[in-house]
Amino acid sequence: MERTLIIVKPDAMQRGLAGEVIKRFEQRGLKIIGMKLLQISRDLAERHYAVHRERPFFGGLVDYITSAPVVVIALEGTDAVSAARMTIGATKPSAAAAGTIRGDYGLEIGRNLVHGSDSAENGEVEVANFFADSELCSAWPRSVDGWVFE
Ligand code: D4T
Repeated sequence: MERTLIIVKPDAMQRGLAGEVIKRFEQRGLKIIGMKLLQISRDLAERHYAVHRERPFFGGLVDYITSAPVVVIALEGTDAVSAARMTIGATKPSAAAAGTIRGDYGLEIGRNLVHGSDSAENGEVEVANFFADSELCSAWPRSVDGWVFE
């Protein structure tokens, strides 16, 4: 089972799309093992996007992700990282496939609604950056598990 960190970004929150975003991961079968509302600090945002520190869009990206409360979600499931990214769609929403979250709700790269971890390794690291172990319900027996996981 992989883990992935999802962030319902400030634009999705401002537009009242948190429920719609969460619904899409739930209906895919991914299992919610952690979820909370928080306003990301600049320190945490800079750590989360450290790989982009030297890029020209870094300042705007940190301003954007810290601008309003976000919902962060830890998901678990078979191929959770790639499955979630397929549900989210391409980084640039205007080029994202219809049926994905970005393809259905977005146009601009700096307003792309949702974050999903980009590798299994980063999924573990990012979940640990946003959740204490005590905030995760990693082993809860979901009654539909046998109909989602083989
Ligand atoms: P995140 O990490 O937010 O899920 O987005 P992606 O995984 O799809 O895309 P990414 O890591 O390449 O980019 C992170 C974040 O930076 C914004 N961005 C990116 C931007 O504002 N301008 C740009 O030119 C790029 C490449 C969008 C997502």
